[in-house]
Amino acid sequence: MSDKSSADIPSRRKFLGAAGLAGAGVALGARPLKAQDAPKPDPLITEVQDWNRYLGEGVAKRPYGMPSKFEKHVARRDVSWLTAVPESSVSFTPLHELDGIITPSGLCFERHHGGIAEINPADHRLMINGLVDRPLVFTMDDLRRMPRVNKIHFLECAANSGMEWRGAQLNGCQFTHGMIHNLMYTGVTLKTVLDEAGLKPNAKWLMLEGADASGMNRSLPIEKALDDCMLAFGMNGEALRPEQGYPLRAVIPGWEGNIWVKWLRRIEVGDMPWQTREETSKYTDLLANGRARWHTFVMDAKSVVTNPSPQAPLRHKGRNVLTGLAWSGRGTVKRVDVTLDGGRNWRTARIDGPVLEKSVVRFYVDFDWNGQELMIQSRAMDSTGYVQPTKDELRKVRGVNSIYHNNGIQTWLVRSTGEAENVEIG
Ligand SMILES: Nc1nc2c(c(=O)[nH]1)N[C@H]1C(S)=C(S)[C@@H](COP(=O)(O)O)O[C@H]1N2
Ligand SMILES: [Mo]
Repeated sequence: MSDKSSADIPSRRKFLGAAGLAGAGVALGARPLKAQDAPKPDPLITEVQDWNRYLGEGVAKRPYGMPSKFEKHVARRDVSWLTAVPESSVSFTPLHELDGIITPSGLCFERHHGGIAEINPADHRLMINGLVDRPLVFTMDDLRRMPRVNKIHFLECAANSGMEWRGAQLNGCQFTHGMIHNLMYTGVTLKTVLDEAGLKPNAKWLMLEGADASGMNRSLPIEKALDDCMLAFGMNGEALRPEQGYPLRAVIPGWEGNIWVKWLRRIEVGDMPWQTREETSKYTDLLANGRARWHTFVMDAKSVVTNPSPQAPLRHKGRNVLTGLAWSGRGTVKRVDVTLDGGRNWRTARIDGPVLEKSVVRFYVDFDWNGQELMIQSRAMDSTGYVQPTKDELRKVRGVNSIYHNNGIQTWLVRSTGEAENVEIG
């Protein structure tokens, strides 16, 4: 802005004061304002504000742009009692502060078993060995010179909503559903890399291994590896963040987050699953009868209303926007239904924005709130016809001993004050 236009402002202000308000009266009701019901002048309109008076900071003062200082509350959070140490823990995406389908890079939930590995890409290697014709080692530069692809996918930790198996516990969708992010990945297909090494006929399973202090590893069946998996070095148009596995991570669309090995350094090709610690002692679903479900890779259809929710109460009567996210590891989301009265009436939500395979969709219900109590739920249906179950339907099949794969319908009670609570309908 030039100095001259700043100097012009007082006269423009006078003009608004004299003519602008009178004009507003006409527009509102076409009746003259009486003295007693004339609106109080709003200083935010009638006074020149500092940001309007003074020049702002110049270009390139912020070499890497950050959110406005008024957005400080938009942050990842953890739950202190959940884990013993922060190096093997989880932080949650603030879903109630976000919109659209892409999770901002700095707000992605993190799940580390041995802290964040800080790896110079020049020092990173990816080895492929085992049942291959040519064991290979790739540098990051090698990978960047192979044919590149871009895909948008969600990653959900199998433990998302895992604290809710025995009943409503955590007050906020950030904590009940925030172990998910949805990013645009750039990289190469896993198939490209495997083809280069040449799979032996008896190649059936891969073992993916991370370079972090936990050396986390998981088994991946070859059919999935050749289907739609990626080795990603980019997210949301730039390099992966260290938290997300910089410089290289596995992208295993629709499958539980644990298999998306970060800081990926080795792929061993074998003829059977490895039974790594991750997949035997953890990421296994203990059933009521003492048996366990093993290799439950796919994340079933699920949804959550992000607003209103306990961290995002209703503040206004009348016009309101309800919004949320839905996803399915088996394909696309076909439909999301929402109830405001605990399931008596359902309406189909409006999905807005891209509907992609194994990606979240954004849904909306525009509604009027007259201050009555609400019991809000959302229910997703995916392209296979699968309908998101209630929590009780899930418990009937799976008991309550598990931590993993809780995709039951979430209920928020909104009180007449607008405050919202995590509840279950009995
Ligand atoms: N090397 C390595 N890969 C890993 C992990 C890890 O601790 N080390 N955590 C796994 C788990 S349990 C999940 S849910 C996802 C989390 O990915 P994020 O941190 O990008 O959210 O990464 C997976 N990949
Ligand atoms: Mo996880």
